[in-house]
Amino acid sequence: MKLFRRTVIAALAAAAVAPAFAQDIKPRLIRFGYGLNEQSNQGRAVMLFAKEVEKASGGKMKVRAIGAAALGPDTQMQQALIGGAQEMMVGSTATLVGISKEMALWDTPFLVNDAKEADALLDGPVGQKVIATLQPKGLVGLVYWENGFRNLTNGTRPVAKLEDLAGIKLRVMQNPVFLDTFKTLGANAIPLPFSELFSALETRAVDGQENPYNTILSSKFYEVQKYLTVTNHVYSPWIVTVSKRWWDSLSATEKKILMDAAVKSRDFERQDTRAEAAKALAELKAKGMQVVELPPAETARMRSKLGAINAAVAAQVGQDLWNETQHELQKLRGG
Ligand code: TF8
Repeated sequence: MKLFRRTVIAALAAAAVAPAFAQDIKPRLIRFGYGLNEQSNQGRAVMLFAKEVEKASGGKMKVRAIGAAALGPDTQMQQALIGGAQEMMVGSTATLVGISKEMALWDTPFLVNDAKEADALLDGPVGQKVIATLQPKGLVGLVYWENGFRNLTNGTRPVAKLEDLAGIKLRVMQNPVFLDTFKTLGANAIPLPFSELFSALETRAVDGQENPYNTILSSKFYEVQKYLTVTNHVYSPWIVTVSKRWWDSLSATEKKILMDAAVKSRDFERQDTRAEAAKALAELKAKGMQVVELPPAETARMRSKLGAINAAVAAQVGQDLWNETQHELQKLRGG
C-alpha cells in the first residue's frame, strides 16, 4: 500500500514536471576544451561528462569535447571562457592563480598526505570557498577532479637526493609557487605551458618535468625521459569550469543537468585515475624508465627546505583560509 502510494505520487509529480522540464532545455552546443589527449584520464572523464549531459537533456545539449589543447593552453581557454567565446574546460588549478590568488592553496608542497584527505579538503568548505572566488572573475567552478600526486622525471641523471637536482632545467607550470618550489630545491625552473612540454623535452630545451604517473604515461613522456623519481611532492587537482557569461544565460534545469553530470564525472574520474595510477609505475618501468624511490630522509630534507614556501602561500591566499585549511587537515588526521 505504502509502495503503491509512493508510486502514484511519483508518477503525478513526474507528469506535472515533465512539460515544463522539456521547455526548460534549449538546444545547446557546449565546447569543452582540455589539454591532455583523448586516451588520458582527463579525456575519458570529459567523454563521460558529455554522454551524461546528452542523456539527461534528451539529446538537446551537445558537448563537443576538444582535447590536446586544440583550443589553446589552459590560460588561453580561461580567457575564452571569461569572454564567452568557449563554454567549458577542465585544467589545472595552478594555471588559475593569475585569476584567483586563492587557487595557490593547492600548490602548497606536501599539503595533503593521501587522496582521502584531498577529497575531503576539496569537496568540503575550504574547497568550496576557493571555488567561489572564481565567480566574480567570470568563471563558474563546478567540481574538482584528480590530477594527482606529482613525480619528477628527467633525462640527465637519476635523482636520489636533493643535490642531484642542481642545475637541472626543469619545466614547471606557469605558477609562482611551483617556480619558487623548484628554485628552492636547486633546479633551474622554467615555466612552460603543458602543450609545449613534449617537444621541449624531445629537443632538450628542458631536461625534466614533474607530473602524476598517469600523465607521464598518457603523454608518452617515457619516450623522452629516462629517469623517474617518486617524490609525491604535491597533490594537484583539476577543476571543471564554465563561462559565467554563458552560465548566466542557462535555465535552472540546464544548470542542474551540468552540475549533476559534473559530479558524476568527478566520481568516475577519481576512481579511474586511481586505478590507472596504481598500475602505472610498473608500466613505466616496462617502458624502460629507471625508477628511484626517494628515501624518506631525503623527503624530510625536501619538506624542511620548502618551509618558506608555506609561509608564502599563506600570505597569498590569506591567513584565515590558510588557518582553516590546517584546522580541517588536523580534524581529518584525528587531531
Ligand atoms: C601540467 C598539468 C597538466 C594540466 C592539463 C593540461 O603539468 O599537470 O596536466 O594542466 O590540464 O601542466
